[in-house]
Amino acid sequence: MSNTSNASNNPPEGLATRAIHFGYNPQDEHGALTPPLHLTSTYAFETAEAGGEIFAGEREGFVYSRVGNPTTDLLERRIANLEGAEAALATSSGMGAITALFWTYLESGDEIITDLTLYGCTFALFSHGFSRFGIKVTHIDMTDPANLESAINDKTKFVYFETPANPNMRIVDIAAISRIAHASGAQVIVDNTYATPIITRPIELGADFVVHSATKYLGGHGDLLAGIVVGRLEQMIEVRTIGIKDMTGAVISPFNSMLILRGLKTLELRMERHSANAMEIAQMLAAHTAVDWVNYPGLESFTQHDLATRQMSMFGGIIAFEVKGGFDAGNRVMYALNMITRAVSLGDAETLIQHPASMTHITYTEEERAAHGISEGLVRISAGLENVDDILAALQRALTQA
Ligand code: 7XF
Repeated sequence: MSNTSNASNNPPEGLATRAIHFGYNPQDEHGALTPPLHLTSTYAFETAEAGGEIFAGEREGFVYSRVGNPTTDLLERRIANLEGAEAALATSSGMGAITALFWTYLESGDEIITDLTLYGCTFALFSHGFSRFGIKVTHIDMTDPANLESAINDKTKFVYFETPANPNMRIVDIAAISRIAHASGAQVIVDNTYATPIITRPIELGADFVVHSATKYLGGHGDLLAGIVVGRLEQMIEVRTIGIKDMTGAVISPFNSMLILRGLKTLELRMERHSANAMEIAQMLAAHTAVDWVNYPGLESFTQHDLATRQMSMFGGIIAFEVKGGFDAGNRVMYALNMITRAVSLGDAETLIQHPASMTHITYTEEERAAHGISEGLVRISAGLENVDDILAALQRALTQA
């Protein structure tokens, strides 16, 4: 397939242009504007010998859709391009991306160092899953990279974090952490779900791998589950042939690949609107007398605002806040809401609100949440794409009523 993006002598194209055009030339597909959806599980070999050569990796071609599919292949090349990486691998869910990557490389005796705060199921995988296989996971406060310097040792295989972190919005300095990890021979994995490559490109800052829940902004419409792993070509081949083909089978449907390719066309536009709406919501909440605190990287009052400004081109669509009176008061606000939808997940057109302690982060015990920076009253908003005045009005009404 031809790459329409890198014609020589042209200046490098912007992210929106690449998200719309990279890797696809309509002339290769009868002039079809939209890339075709290849709904096929298997592929015909011209001869038995040719099939054997493709299987052996001696000839280009598709074998079976657990290992590769042309629609998914375009999605993978486009995401790799947006992330500034050599290659990408699409998976059936964000958890599928994370597990496929880890099961490719982990052996018993390995150690992982991770930040205090993680999405609930990643935390469960680390604390309840890996411990059964002799893999040690240590949580440190990565907002201070010096803590990694003290914790890292020669058994540390991976350093793993989210930035911004789900659900409390902690920011981790990707370049500083990557320098320390590499000096010790460890590899860095960044969950870039919240920021997307439009806002932060961890590979360009030194990370070795990026993982995504593509269920969120990349898909963008709340109609699918999917994940992505991004990294060096050689390692993506390993994750495909070991982590996906043999260890997890966490394969994406080509239909979902097509929906994500459609979502990517508006990714930059959506991230601009999500960020602009979130900024206004955060400012309104920060000024409201019923609100105890607000964490949004774009607020000057946010403790890591300087780092966020350096590492993020926009501040994203997610806000964490707490109503005075803690969970009970927050619950009353959520109950009183119109239009804003009470639901987990994030990155959709609809503004979503949820309570991590009883929903996305119920995998932590109450004591663990306290130790990991997740307060019981924290409420998370994923700012949607509606007109911001309507979102603000809905929130203000609920805050007053409650
Ligand atoms: O397997 P999924 O596609 O749901 O992705 C897992 C995942 C990985 N990393 C981050 C930062 C995530 O936020 C997620 C999924 N989080 C949703 C949420 O926080 O609302 C899941 C709903 S329980």
